[in-house]
Amino acid sequence: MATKILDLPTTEHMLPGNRACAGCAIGIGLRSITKALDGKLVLVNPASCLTVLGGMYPVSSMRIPWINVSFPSTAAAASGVSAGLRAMGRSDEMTVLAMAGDGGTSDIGIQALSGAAERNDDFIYVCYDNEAYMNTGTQRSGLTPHGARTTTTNRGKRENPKDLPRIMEAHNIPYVASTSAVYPTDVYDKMVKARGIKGLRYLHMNVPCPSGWGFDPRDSVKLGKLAVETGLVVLYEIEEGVFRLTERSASLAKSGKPLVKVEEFLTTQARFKSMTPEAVATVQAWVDKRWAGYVARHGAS
Ligand SMILES: Cc1ncc(C[n+]2csc(CCOP(=O)(O)OP(=O)(O)O)c2C)c(N)n1
Ligand code: SF4
Ligand SMILES: [Mg+2]
Repeated sequence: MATKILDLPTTEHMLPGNRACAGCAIGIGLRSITKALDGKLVLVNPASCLTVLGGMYPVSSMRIPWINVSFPSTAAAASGVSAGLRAMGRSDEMTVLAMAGDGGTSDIGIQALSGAAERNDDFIYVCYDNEAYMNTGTQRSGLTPHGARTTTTNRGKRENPKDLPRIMEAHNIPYVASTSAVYPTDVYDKMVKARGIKGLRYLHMNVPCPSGWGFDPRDSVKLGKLAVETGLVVLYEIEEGVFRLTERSASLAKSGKPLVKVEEFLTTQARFKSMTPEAVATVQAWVDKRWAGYVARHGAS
C-alpha cells in the first residue's frame, strides 16, 4: 500500500536553510530519504552539490553523521563503513547511505560501485541525477540528455544518456529503483523498502536543477512532474528481478493514453534552446522505444 503525503513522518532530519540554490530539488529528495531511514543513517558523499547542501565545517544543515570522501571512492568508502559496523556488531543500528551525483556515479565512481555491487556489499546507493556536473558549473556527464547545452557541449550533447539503473540491474543486486525527488511518497516508499533488504540496493533519483537547466526556481516540482508525464523520467522498481512501474508512471501505463510529447518539456529550459527539430525527434524516438519496453515489462510481471 503506497504511503499518502499526509502520512509521511513529521520528524525532520534537515535543519531549515542550506547553501543550495533556490528551488534545488536535491533537498526535497533528501528530506524524504532521511524520513524513510528515520534519521538512523551515516551518509557517505563525494564532492558535489550535495556537499554544499550538507554545509561546510563547522556549519551543517543536517542532523545526521556525514562523511565527505574523494570523488571516485564513494562506494568503496561505503563498503568500508558497512564492514566496520558489521565488525562492531552494530549493523542493525543504522543504514549506510552512499549518495552521489550523476557525474560522481556514472563516470567517476562507477568502478567502485560496480565492485561493491558484484560483492553485494550491504548499503544503499542513491545516485541523484541533475543531469550534469553542476557543482563545477555545468559540464556534461554520461547522464546528460541528448540535446542539452552544457559548458562542454556548446551545440548540445550528441549522445543519449547511459541507462544506469539497467547497468546496476545487470549486477543482479536485490533492489534497483528509479524515482524523482519531486514525488516524495515514491522516494519514501522505495527507501523504506530498500531499508528492509540486505545487500546492495540502488536508487536512481532525478533532481530538477534550476541553475543548470535554466528555468525559474519556482518551477522545479512542475518540471520534475512534466518529465514523468513525457516518459523522460520513469518511476519503477526491480525487486529480485521483478519489474514494476510505480506511482504516476504506473497510472500513465494503465491509462493507455499517449504520453505528453517531449517537446513540451524541452521548450521550458534554456539548456535545450538551440535544439534542432531533428534532435527533438531523436529524443522522442528514444523515449517512445524505452517507454514501450517498460510497459511491456510491467505487463509481464
Ligand atoms: C577527482 C576530482 N575531480 C574533479 C573534482 C571537481 N568536482 C567537484 S564537484 C564536481 C561535479 C560533480 O558532479 P556530479 O557528481 O554530477 O554532482 P553535482 O555537482 O551535479 O551535484 C567536480 C567535477 C573533484 N572534486 N575531484
Ligand atoms: S546547481 Fe543545481 S543541483 Fe546544484 S545546488 Fe544549484 S540547483 Fe541544486
Ligand atoms: Mg550532477
